[in-house]
Amino acid sequence: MPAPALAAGEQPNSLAEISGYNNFYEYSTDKKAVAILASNLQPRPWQVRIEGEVEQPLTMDIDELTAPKRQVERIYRLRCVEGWSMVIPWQGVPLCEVLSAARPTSRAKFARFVALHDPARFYGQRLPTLPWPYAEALRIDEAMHPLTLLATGIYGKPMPNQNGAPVRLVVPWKYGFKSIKSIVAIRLEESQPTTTWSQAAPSEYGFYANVNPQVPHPRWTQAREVRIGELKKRDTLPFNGYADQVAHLYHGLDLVKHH
Ligand SMILES: Nc1nc2c(c(=O)[nH]1)N[C@H]1C(S)=C(S)[C@@H](COP(=O)(O)O)O[C@H]1N2
Ligand SMILES: [Mo]
Repeated sequence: MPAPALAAGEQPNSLAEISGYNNFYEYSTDKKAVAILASNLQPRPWQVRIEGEVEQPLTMDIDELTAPKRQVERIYRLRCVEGWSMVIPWQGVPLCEVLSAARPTSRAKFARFVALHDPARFYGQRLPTLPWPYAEALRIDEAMHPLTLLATGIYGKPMPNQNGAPVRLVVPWKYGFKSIKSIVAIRLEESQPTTTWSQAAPSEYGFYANVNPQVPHPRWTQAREVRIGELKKRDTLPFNGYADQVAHLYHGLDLVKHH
């Protein structure tokens, strides 16, 4: 399948850049140390449970998710809330396909994602840096949106450990912290779930976390960003440049209040 032009005209970052500068607090808060520390992740065997408000709970093996016939390629911009960005060529399975297979009930209003909790492998979980396990959530329409990807690889190779092996979420119109790594469970729920970053610092990290250059972080502006590999800052785009595809999801919602 040809890659849709979703980061049109933009040069993807190199694999060395993408796998050498990572936020993965289960290992370290030092972005350049994560790659080495994550060498012990052991991404196989691995399973992901789809549970909660579904007619058909599923346990998906990673080998089912990475079956070549299911893979799509998506080149997306990734914008971290800290003010840097990259362009990353992912492959994976659209999340809507996986959720549809489990047949969400009419009470499924949110999807909650939970990362592995294993301090024997994730050294950083021995420290209370964040409430563990790392958890994130989306509204069900965001989770079912065709741009939302369960990513299992980069540049045609299996997901590097430091990028969230073996399977992580990618939601390209939201700040990077929503794109949770090393997922073991997806639970559909009726009410809005708590999420790691909104629990850790509610005034700084909202539930929605849509990329929005007009809503500054309490400690810095979000108007501009540094593309890794470049020197000059560039303007940050509303919804990270995906407004045409996703702005309709938020019609009538106050995006300052619901940041
Ligand atoms: N489990 C988990 N997922 C995570 C994080 C993390 O610390 N733990 N960091 C997030 C943040 S802040 C960003 S910017 C992206 C970084 O993804 P990358 O390292 O693949 O660029 O992962 C997100 N997913
Ligand atoms: Mo981030």
